[in-house]
Amino acid sequence: MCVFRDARGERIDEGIALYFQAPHSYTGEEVLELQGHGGSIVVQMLLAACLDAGARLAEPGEFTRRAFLEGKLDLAQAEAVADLIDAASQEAARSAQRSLSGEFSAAVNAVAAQLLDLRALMEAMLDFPEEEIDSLHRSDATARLAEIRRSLEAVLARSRQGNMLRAGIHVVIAGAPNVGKSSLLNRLVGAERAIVTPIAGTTRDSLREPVDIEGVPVVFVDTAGLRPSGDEIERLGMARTRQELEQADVVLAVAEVGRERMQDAELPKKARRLDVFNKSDLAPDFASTGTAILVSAKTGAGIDSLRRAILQIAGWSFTGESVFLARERHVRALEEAGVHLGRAAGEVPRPELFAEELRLAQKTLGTITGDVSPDDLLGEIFSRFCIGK
Ligand SMILES: Nc1nc2c(ncn2[C@@H]2O[C@H](COP(=O)(O)OP(=O)(O)OP(=O)(O)O)[C@@H](O)[C@H]2O)c(=O)[nH]1
Ligand SMILES: [Mg+2]
Repeated sequence: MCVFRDARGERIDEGIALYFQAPHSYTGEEVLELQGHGGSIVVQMLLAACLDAGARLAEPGEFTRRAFLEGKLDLAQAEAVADLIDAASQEAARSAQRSLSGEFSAAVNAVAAQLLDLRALMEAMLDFPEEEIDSLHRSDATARLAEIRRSLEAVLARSRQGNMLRAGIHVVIAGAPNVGKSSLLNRLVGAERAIVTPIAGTTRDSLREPVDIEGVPVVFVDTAGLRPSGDEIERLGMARTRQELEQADVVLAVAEVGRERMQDAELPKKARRLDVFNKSDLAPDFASTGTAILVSAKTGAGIDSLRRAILQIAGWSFTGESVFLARERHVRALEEAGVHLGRAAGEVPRPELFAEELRLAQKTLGTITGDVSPDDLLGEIFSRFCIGK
């Protein structure tokens, strides 16, 4: 217990001063932590007194950056700190925790270690290029490379899943006016969020609603119905629909049962399309063809299948295997390492080129954990943290 006073000796608050001796602190440095009663004014006064005494405010992510530079965390773990704080669902938080504990880094390092072994074998091969040893080594190298590629694929699959948990799935509900897009949004969200009327052209603005399907964050976007005519407001609404469609991971192409499906021309190429026939209650005898999902926003029939189909088409797998809350950057690095290994597979007869591809793959993996990390990458990563972390 102690009393906090300002430079003039005036009492600010009473609290605890905790001293962490290096390296037993979050950053690995000496740290003094002051704990007061809280409340924004008292904390402001205490902070002002510290600044008067010569301290300065930390930059966003500075504590974690220092922890990284002191070797307390590797880069993937440091990123997991921010991801844990920002986690949008419990599943995302659990995966971030897994990355923070070093499980993701360990999996990446295991692949890097296999690569290092194979590189050592290649060096030996280059040093003793006798015929006999050479052919032995060659088949061994091919087998080992195949094994490394399998390990890398496994890490990549778990990371892609995790990246989906972090970023969420962006699902845009599109279709002609009056097919029941807004009703479907309300049903999927479980609340009356969007206005529903029998008048075609009800929805003018896009409406976003975040939900969580089996622990995966999903954002549903209701949009203005697409049709050739319409007044100026409706045309502006349709322009927004098209913008939303450009950003969609999945598009629900909604039509009424028995009517024609949405035209391909109205949808962007890159989004995955899921056809939905709504108002199944009006045509009980209608059987859906192909992969289209039959639902009734009115009765709720088919909605559970629709939820599962959305996760499936977005690439979520239900294996139940633990996933890594990887970032886009990690997924890209793993993919790039995979490309180098693929090239290496084609260079087995040319040991120098083979070895070079292995080296590049290993270097790329190093950017994930920060073994190889350009300064600008560090700046970019830590600047996205909130202050005080
Ligand atoms: N019978 C039946 N009616 C439905 C169903 N879903 C929606 N409707 C009705 O269809 C009409 C249009 O529904 P909305 O949800 O506003 O349709 P929308 O596609 O959002 O229409 P816009 O916003 O105008 O593009 C309303 O009268 C709804 O009550 C359904 O599953 N069954
Ligand atoms: Mg609507």
